[in-house]
Amino acid sequence: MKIIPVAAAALSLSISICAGAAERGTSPSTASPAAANPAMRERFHRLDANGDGVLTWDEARPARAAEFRRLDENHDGVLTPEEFADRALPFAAFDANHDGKVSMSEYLAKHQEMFRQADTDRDGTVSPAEFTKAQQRLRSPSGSSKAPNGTAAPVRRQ
Ligand SMILES: [Ca+2]
Ligand SMILES: [Ca+2]
Ligand SMILES: [Ca+2]
Repeated sequence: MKIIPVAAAALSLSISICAGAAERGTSPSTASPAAANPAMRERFHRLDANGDGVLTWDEARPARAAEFRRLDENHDGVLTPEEFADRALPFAAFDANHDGKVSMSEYLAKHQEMFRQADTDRDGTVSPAEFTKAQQRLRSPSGSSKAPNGTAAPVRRQ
Protein backbone atom coordinates (compact mmCIF):
# COMPACT_ATOMS: atom_id res chain seq x y z
CA MET A 1 0.00 0.00 0.00
CA LYS A 2 2.64 2.49 -1.01
CA ILE A 3 0.23 4.03 -3.51
CA ILE A 4 -1.90 5.86 -0.99
CA PRO A 5 0.78 8.18 0.42
CA VAL A 6 1.99 8.91 -3.11
CA ALA A 7 -1.52 9.70 -4.26
CA ALA A 8 -2.06 11.83 -1.18
CA ALA A 9 1.15 13.72 -1.85
CA ALA A 10 0.16 14.24 -5.48
CA LEU A 11 -3.28 15.41 -4.41
CA SER A 12 -1.94 17.89 -1.88
CA LEU A 13 0.51 19.13 -4.48
CA SER A 14 -2.28 19.72 -6.98
CA ILE A 15 -4.30 21.50 -4.27
CA SER A 16 -1.42 23.82 -3.47
CA ILE A 17 -1.01 24.55 -7.19
CA CYS A 18 -4.70 25.41 -7.45
CA ALA A 19 -4.53 27.55 -4.34
CA GLY A 20 -1.50 29.37 -5.71
CA ALA A 21 -3.31 30.06 -8.97
CA ALA A 22 -6.37 31.33 -7.10
CA GLU A 23 -4.27 33.66 -4.97
CA ARG A 24 -2.63 35.19 -7.98
CA GLY A 25 -6.10 36.00 -9.27
CA THR A 26 -6.42 37.20 -12.83
CA SER A 27 -3.22 36.44 -14.65
CA PRO A 28 -2.52 38.87 -17.47
CA SER A 29 -1.35 36.09 -19.78
CA THR A 30 -4.78 34.49 -20.06
CA ALA A 31 -6.87 35.49 -23.06
CA SER A 32 -9.49 37.50 -21.22
CA PRO A 33 -9.93 38.09 -17.50
CA ALA A 34 -13.66 38.58 -18.12
CA ALA A 35 -13.80 34.95 -19.20
CA ALA A 36 -13.06 33.96 -15.62
CA ASN A 37 -16.50 35.18 -14.58
CA PRO A 38 -19.33 34.02 -16.87
CA ALA A 39 -21.78 36.57 -15.48
CA MET A 40 -19.36 39.40 -16.17
CA ARG A 41 -18.59 38.06 -19.63
CA GLU A 42 -22.28 37.86 -20.42
CA ARG A 43 -22.79 41.41 -19.21
CA PHE A 44 -19.92 42.60 -21.35
CA HIS A 45 -21.29 40.85 -24.45
CA ARG A 46 -24.73 42.31 -23.82
CA LEU A 47 -23.25 45.79 -23.78
CA ASP A 48 -21.03 45.16 -26.80
CA ALA A 49 -23.74 45.90 -29.36
CA ASN A 50 -21.57 45.58 -32.48
CA GLY A 51 -19.75 42.52 -31.15
CA ASP A 52 -16.25 43.85 -31.81
CA GLY A 53 -15.04 42.81 -28.37
CA VAL A 54 -14.68 46.30 -26.92
CA LEU A 55 -17.20 48.78 -25.53
CA THR A 56 -17.64 52.36 -26.58
CA TRP A 57 -19.71 54.86 -24.61
CA ASP A 58 -22.14 54.99 -27.55
CA GLU A 59 -22.80 51.30 -26.96
CA ALA A 60 -23.01 51.56 -23.20
CA ARG A 61 -25.26 54.63 -23.12
CA PRO A 62 -28.49 53.00 -24.46
CA ALA A 63 -28.01 50.14 -22.01
CA ARG A 64 -27.63 52.60 -19.14
CA ALA A 65 -30.70 54.53 -20.31
CA ALA A 66 -32.70 51.30 -20.37
CA GLU A 67 -31.40 50.49 -16.92
CA PHE A 68 -32.56 53.89 -15.67
CA ARG A 69 -36.09 53.29 -17.02
CA ARG A 70 -36.15 49.89 -15.39
CA LEU A 71 -35.10 51.32 -12.03
CA ASP A 72 -37.66 54.13 -12.30
CA GLU A 73 -40.51 52.04 -10.97
CA ASN A 74 -43.08 54.83 -10.80
CA HIS A 75 -42.02 56.22 -14.20
CA ASP A 76 -41.72 59.81 -13.03
CA GLY A 77 -38.41 60.28 -14.80
CA VAL A 78 -36.27 60.45 -11.67
CA LEU A 79 -34.83 57.90 -9.30
CA THR A 80 -35.32 58.17 -5.57
CA PRO A 81 -32.98 56.49 -3.07
CA GLU A 82 -35.63 53.75 -2.70
CA GLU A 83 -35.73 53.07 -6.42
CA PHE A 84 -31.96 53.14 -6.44
CA ALA A 85 -31.69 50.66 -3.58
CA ASP A 86 -30.34 47.62 -5.40
CA ARG A 87 -27.56 49.47 -7.13
CA ALA A 88 -24.13 48.78 -5.65
CA LEU A 89 -23.25 52.44 -6.14
CA PRO A 90 -23.98 55.23 -3.67
CA PHE A 91 -27.01 57.32 -4.58
CA ALA A 92 -25.24 60.54 -3.58
CA ALA A 93 -22.53 59.96 -6.17
CA PHE A 94 -25.17 60.26 -8.91
CA ASP A 95 -27.23 63.07 -7.44
CA ALA A 96 -25.02 65.85 -8.78
CA ASN A 97 -27.33 68.74 -7.84
CA HIS A 98 -28.23 67.23 -4.44
CA ASP A 99 -31.99 67.48 -4.87
CA GLY A 100 -32.54 63.97 -3.53
CA LYS A 101 -33.35 62.59 -6.98
CA VAL A 102 -31.28 61.21 -9.80
CA SER A 103 -32.38 62.34 -13.25
CA MET A 104 -31.63 60.53 -16.48
CA SER A 105 -28.95 63.07 -17.36
CA GLU A 106 -27.31 62.73 -13.94
CA TYR A 107 -27.45 58.97 -14.25
CA LEU A 108 -25.86 58.97 -17.69
CA ALA A 109 -23.28 61.62 -16.78
CA LYS A 110 -22.05 59.58 -13.85
CA HIS A 111 -21.92 56.41 -15.90
CA GLN A 112 -20.03 58.22 -18.63
CA GLU A 113 -17.53 59.39 -16.04
CA MET A 114 -17.19 55.81 -14.79
CA PHE A 115 -16.76 54.65 -18.37
CA ARG A 116 -13.85 57.07 -18.80
CA GLN A 117 -12.35 55.86 -15.55
CA ALA A 118 -12.69 52.26 -16.70
CA ASP A 119 -10.85 53.13 -19.92
CA THR A 120 -7.48 53.08 -18.21
CA ASP A 121 -5.40 53.14 -21.41
CA ARG A 122 -7.48 56.07 -22.74
CA ASP A 123 -8.10 54.57 -26.16
CA GLY A 124 -11.80 55.48 -26.04
CA THR A 125 -12.96 51.91 -25.62
CA VAL A 126 -13.31 49.58 -22.65
CA SER A 127 -11.76 46.18 -23.21
CA PRO A 128 -12.91 43.05 -21.32
CA ALA A 129 -9.87 43.41 -19.06
CA GLU A 130 -10.64 47.07 -18.32
CA PHE A 131 -14.29 46.17 -17.76
CA THR A 132 -13.42 43.45 -15.28
CA LYS A 133 -11.03 45.67 -13.37
CA ALA A 134 -13.61 48.46 -13.19
CA GLN A 135 -16.26 46.06 -11.87
CA GLN A 136 -13.83 44.76 -9.28
CA ARG A 137 -13.03 48.31 -8.19
CA LEU A 138 -16.76 48.94 -7.76
CA ARG A 139 -17.20 45.87 -5.67
CA SER A 140 -14.11 46.23 -3.53
CA PRO A 141 -15.38 48.91 -1.08
CA SER A 142 -18.10 46.58 0.21
CA GLY A 143 -16.85 43.14 1.16
CA SER A 144 -14.00 42.57 -1.24
CA SER A 145 -12.64 39.50 0.48
CA LYS A 146 -15.63 37.37 -0.38
CA ALA A 147 -15.50 35.84 -3.83
CA PRO A 148 -19.00 36.07 -5.30
CA ASN A 149 -18.71 32.88 -7.31
CA GLY A 150 -16.68 30.91 -4.80
CA THR A 151 -13.38 31.02 -6.65
CA ALA A 152 -11.53 31.36 -3.37
CA ALA A 153 -12.85 28.05 -2.08
CA PRO A 154 -10.13 25.39 -2.04
CA VAL A 155 -10.52 22.46 -4.38
CA ARG A 156 -11.31 19.44 -2.25
CA ARG A 157 -11.37 15.97 -3.68
CA GLN A 158 -11.96 12.94 -1.48
CA1 LIG B 1 -18.31 47.33 -29.23
CA1 LIG C 1 -39.04 57.42 -9.96
CA1 LIG D 1 -9.44 51.21 -23.17
